[in-house]
Amino acid sequence: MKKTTQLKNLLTSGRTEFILEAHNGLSAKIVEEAGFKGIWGSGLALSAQHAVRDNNELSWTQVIENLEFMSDATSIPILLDGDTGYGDFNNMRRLVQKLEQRDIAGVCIEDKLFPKTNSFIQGEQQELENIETFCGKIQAGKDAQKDDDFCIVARVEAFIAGWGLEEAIRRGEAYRRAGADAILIHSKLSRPDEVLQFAREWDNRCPLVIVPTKYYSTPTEVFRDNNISLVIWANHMIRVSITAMQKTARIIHQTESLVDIEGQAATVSEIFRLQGADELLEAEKIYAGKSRPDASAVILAASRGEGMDELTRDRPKVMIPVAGKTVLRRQVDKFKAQGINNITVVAGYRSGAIDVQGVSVVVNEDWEKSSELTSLACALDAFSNETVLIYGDLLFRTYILNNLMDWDADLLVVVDSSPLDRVQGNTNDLAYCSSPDDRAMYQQKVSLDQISGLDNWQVRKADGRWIGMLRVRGEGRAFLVEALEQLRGEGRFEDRGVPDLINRLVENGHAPQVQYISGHWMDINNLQDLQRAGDFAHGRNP
Ligand code: SPV
Ligand code: MG
Repeated sequence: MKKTTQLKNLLTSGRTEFILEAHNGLSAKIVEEAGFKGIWGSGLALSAQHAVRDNNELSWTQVIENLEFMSDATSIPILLDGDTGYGDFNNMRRLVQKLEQRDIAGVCIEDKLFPKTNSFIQGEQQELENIETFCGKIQAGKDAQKDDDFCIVARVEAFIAGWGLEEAIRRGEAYRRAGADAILIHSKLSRPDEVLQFAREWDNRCPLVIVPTKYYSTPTEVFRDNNISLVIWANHMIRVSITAMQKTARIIHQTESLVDIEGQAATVSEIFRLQGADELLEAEKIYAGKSRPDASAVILAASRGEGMDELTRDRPKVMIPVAGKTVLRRQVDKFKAQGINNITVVAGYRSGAIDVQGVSVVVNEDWEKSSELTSLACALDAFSNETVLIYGDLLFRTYILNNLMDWDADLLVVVDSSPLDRVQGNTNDLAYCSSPDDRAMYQQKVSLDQISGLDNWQVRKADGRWIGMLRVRGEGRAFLVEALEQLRGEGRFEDRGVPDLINRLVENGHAPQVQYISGHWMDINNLQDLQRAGDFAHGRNP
């Protein structure tokens, strides 16, 4: 329902309805969440939150700017306390136009002079607007509104200025005839006598609105019994926030610590909730291209690396710099460039030396006696809806990861189909696949048969070499956990590597798909590799 219609319905429901003050987007949202059907855009509170006086020191465009945040954050109507309409009839017309553009449901104007003063500051010395002039403002506002349900509430300040009931009624009646949708009768007494006298005399000529700030102790039943249409709790959100902020600031200053505050303050997560942070994460999935909030990477980096004694005296292999940047940093940068920010490194040897920012580190304390699968098991919690598992000593061109993420499969391995005599380094990870690489075919459907060492190769020619990269998506995670648990239950777990796990996946009927590449990667197993890595990092293919 339109906000204007909601407000009109509140004023005409025949029951006593209630709205509460708010002064910014956050407080407005809190008011709505509490169950209120409307919001009072209090001039006092809007000014006070900026530490300026309720004397039109906040310009009217600044008021509108604040209201825009409040309106955007909520679905209930806002009745603006529009002071005197910020000028004459012409300013009032423009105000109504601008409020309708911001989806503000109505405005209340008071019959004082611009710039106004708050009714509770020397109220009796305040001058009232000439009745005809004020009626002209109401008429101009009503003529300016495009939406029939937009409401103009006329506020009678006769009691505040010390004029008495007769003048109050005279004004109320004139404003009603000028087109006001409701009359707000204001009083600064600590008892409701004036407004109740007015209500009796008024006798339901049109909806009546009150602000019981001073006569707050009046039982709400009294307002109901006197046919009050709308009660405005006018300033309580700003007041309680002032109290909370003063107390908190004092305690933190005195104790030079946060311990007395934590637990009493809203959590940061609660702020995120009120801001709608979750919605943004969802939207990112749809609109933000490379951002992959559901994706993660697990980097196996527990080993020291053999044959690089000097270089790995104080750090694991992944922390060796290659062309000025560590191997691990190079990997992390590549993942981040793909929008994968949830990155877990499984460390072991010299784990304290891993100081790459933007990653979580889990430690395989048993790294010396265990092997890859023990490390992998340490990081199972880091497996999300889509996870890339990778050896930490791998350097690769960006497109390999890019293509890997685009491919639709629960389990996917990257296999280099370059001729094997060109494959350097270890020959343990030879890949036997359902068909060889047919470079003429794009995203050729090939599945993995086995990863094994040279022995098998001598019997049958391998189709390439698995490069140490596996992507697990959707159901693939459960398959991977199942295979891992099987292997764990069979003994010699500490000798098992990721190829054993992949082979078990094949045996279980979950053969990974194969993404063929041709070169453009290398792993670092010895000093010679390290020398070639510099060339690779500089874009010269080894
Ligand atoms: C306001 O909330 O700014 C009001 C109500 O105008 S009162 O302060 O009671 O006058
Ligand atoms: Mg006000």
